[in-house]
Amino acid sequence: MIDLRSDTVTRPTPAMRRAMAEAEVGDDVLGDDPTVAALERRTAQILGKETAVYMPSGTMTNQVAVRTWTEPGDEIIIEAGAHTYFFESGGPAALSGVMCRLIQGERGLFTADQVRAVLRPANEHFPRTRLVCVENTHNRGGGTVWPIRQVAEVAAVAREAGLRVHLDGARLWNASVAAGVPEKDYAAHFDSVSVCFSKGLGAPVGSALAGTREFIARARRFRKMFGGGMRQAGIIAAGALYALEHHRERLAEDHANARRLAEGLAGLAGIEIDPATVETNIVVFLVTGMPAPRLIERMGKVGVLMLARDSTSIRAVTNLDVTRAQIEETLEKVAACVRA
Ligand code: TLP
Repeated sequence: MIDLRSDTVTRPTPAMRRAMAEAEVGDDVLGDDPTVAALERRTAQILGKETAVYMPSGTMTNQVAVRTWTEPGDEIIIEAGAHTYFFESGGPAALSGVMCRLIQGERGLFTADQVRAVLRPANEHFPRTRLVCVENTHNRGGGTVWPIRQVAEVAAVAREAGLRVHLDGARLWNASVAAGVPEKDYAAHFDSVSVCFSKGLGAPVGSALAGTREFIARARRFRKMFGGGMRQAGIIAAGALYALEHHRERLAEDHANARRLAEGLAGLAGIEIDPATVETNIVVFLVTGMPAPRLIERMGKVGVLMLARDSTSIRAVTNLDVTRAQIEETLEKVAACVRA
């Protein structure tokens, strides 16, 4: 099987498993797990933040961030395709009781003017707007990378209005490698940053939320409330720590594989894609010759897995477990499937 459904599908490498097997552990809810503590310290250091907290998933780090920055009845400004809004089971409404003010982005990216346009005057008729959320890379946008200048402009408008700014950086590692911008340069514009170890980095479990000591202390309370306090979590944190040290730079390979996949797909009748839109490890293409789910089914029968986004488009995500040779094999197999 060539599994391109997501970069979440990777299995831990033998070296990562060794690091996990040998991890020193303790009860992390009691503050006793040295490996979790090391992961939190190292993550905060890479992001240039005071501290960080480890959680089971990116959904939890995002939802805890929203809960920590808001009170029920508040409003957050967020892009219409953002994972926190679109893919987290209604979390902002259910867990934080907030309203989402949507911005329609361009492949997930929006401008400072778009934020300005939705700011509200202080008036008791309105919800209190608290937070602006940014996603980099943007998943539904197709792995889009935010130019650092655009991030700075959006954050500046938010700050001027007294709002906090949260980054869903599930794939910040990819953005950083693609843009040649260190993670901490992006993170500097945000009050809170969520990063995932279980996507491109290839660790089996976990995400972290980073920010000031005061913010993270409050976030830890909500992590506990949401059921995310883990005990001997050093076992999985060791995999994340290993991934952080060994798998960031290699993301460039995934990006090159994604570009190659896009270029090959662009040459096939019945498929539409502009390879120039592929900036990182996510490839989104249109299927014109048949319904997208039918192509998914045909590919599945010959050992190539991707996900249909809707009836006309498909997403493929290159990852640690897919080699360049398998990308070439994928192209041959997809060509046969669209011809059939
Ligand atoms: N994304 C998953 C699916 O949920 C769509 C994927 O396969 O891409 N932020 C972003 C930008 C994400 O893409 C994801 C996962 C998350 C947060 C949530 O992370 P987890 O799955 O750890 O809750």
